[in-house]
Amino acid sequence: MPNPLYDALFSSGRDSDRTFLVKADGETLRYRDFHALAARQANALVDAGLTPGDRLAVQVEKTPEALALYAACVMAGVVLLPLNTAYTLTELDYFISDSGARVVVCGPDMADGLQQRAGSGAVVLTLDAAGKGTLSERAERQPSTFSVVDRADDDLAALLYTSGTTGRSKGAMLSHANLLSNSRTLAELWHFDSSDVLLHALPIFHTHGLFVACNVTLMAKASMIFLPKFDLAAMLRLMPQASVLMGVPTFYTRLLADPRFNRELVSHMRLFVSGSAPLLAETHVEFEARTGHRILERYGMTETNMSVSNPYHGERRAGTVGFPLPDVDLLITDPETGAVLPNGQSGMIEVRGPNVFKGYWGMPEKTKAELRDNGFFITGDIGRIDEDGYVQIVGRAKDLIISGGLNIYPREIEALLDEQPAVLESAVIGVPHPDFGEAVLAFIVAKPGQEPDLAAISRTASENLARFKQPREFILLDELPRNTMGKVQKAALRASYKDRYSQ
Ligand code: MCA
Ligand code: AMP
Repeated sequence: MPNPLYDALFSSGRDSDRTFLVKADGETLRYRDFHALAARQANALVDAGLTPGDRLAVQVEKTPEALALYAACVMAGVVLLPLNTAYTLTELDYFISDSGARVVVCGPDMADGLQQRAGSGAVVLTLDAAGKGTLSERAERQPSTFSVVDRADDDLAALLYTSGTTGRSKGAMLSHANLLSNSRTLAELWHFDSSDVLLHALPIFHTHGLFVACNVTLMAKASMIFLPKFDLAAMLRLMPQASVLMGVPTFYTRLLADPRFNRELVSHMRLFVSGSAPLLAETHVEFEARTGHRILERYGMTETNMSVSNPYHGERRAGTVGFPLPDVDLLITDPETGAVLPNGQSGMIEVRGPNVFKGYWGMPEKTKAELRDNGFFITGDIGRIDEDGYVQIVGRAKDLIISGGLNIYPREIEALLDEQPAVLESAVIGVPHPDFGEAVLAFIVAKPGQEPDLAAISRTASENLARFKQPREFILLDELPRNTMGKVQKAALRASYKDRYSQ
């Protein structure tokens, strides 16, 4: 009976004594232990009332138990909805009610609040940073085998929310086939095999850490050193036991800032992959000079998984994201007319392939606006293809800030600021930041004759917005710069404040 993701990623682990996960303290989990853990959880999810196609919202710290929930959902045909641990109750409430998730697994600190708020009447289970909680208690009472549910290629495996330029977050529907095609393609392209050990320090609530890193490892039956988060000291200590690292650019700048990160420490490493945000060409160059390795930069999105990658063999070109994957079509089009542009010209990046999502959950209009009838997805990123076929990301048509690999949509913050007392209007921008790549700045214009309380506004922001979205500063301006059409000139603000955090 078919279940595409289970069959390709998890089934062979059932009886395997190979090591799958190594924790920071050296404790190991074999493939068979992981499979049994996931099977117990799958039984517990069914016991909690979930049926195939239902959504499970998960906001938990990174642990083997948290990762097993992914496998458990695949086994039970349940759609996984992983959520950033930084999200506030207000943010969570939206995701849970929009997705109609009937069960939520969260950290113990969120449980009471969610129980009171979850208007949908969702069942709330807990899982803490030690892998304990009511989910684990229920799972421990369950059998370690599970009758895996049949799924078709197009059935959903995950719903990942991405913020939008116009306010409400959209749930990107990812099918079994979407995830599987990317796992196969990347494992092959990046030459993964069972001897690989991936140093895993990314969060597992986004595509990069959950699907790219874990699926490629599972596909190759390789293993992972599984760190709860990026921790420089642990990374330096464990690097000699690893063969591959995947990270956002902040990982690489933080490693380079430490003199202990040198050629000898990484002599046995096979591959360093970067993505989720632009890697500065100077970081690429400095990395090679320090270690002898050229970072392999790739490009993707929640909606598309990975679409473009620098080559494994061949030149990994700094400042580019490489070539479209073998099963991906990529076009550069005129953002106004959609006409295909010749190589060398900058325009909208559009991609099509088995990796591209099925649309936005419950938003047919938004899906239609971004996913063309011919299958091409309009990414909102501006790029060009150089004379050798390398794709370069040159900008963004969408108003988006990427800080430490996390996406922040200014519109969401501006909407909150505009509602505050004495605020006439606001503008939120990203400015260069040495650690996070970009940092968030908010500009506020007062209503005539009134004086906004910036401290109170900052408090409101921290109560409603995840920490990483909160502006670092709130700056009062007499007026926002505007063009002759009256449109706010964010580029002018960015230019004026570009050195705010330069070292
Ligand atoms: C933490 N903080 C942040 C960020 N992370 N602020 C802005 N941007 C961030 N990314 C806050 C913390 O809450 C803390 O606040 C302060 O900044 C300093 O925290 P620090 O300890 O330095 O941060 P950290 O815990 O070390 O985290 C930084 C990080 C992490 C390692 C860069 O954010 C991270 O792992 N990022 C990866 C995100 C990711 O996986 N993106 C992939 C998306 P306070 O000072 O108040 O305590 S998937 C994707 O984009 C597509 C598909 C793709 O192509 O991959
Ligand atoms: P998300 O919607 O969180 O999946 O973020 C996807 C966005 O991250 C893309 O649309 C790009 O703007 C950006 N991104 C991902 N990888 C890269 C990269 N290698 N270089 C530049 N931007 C990137």
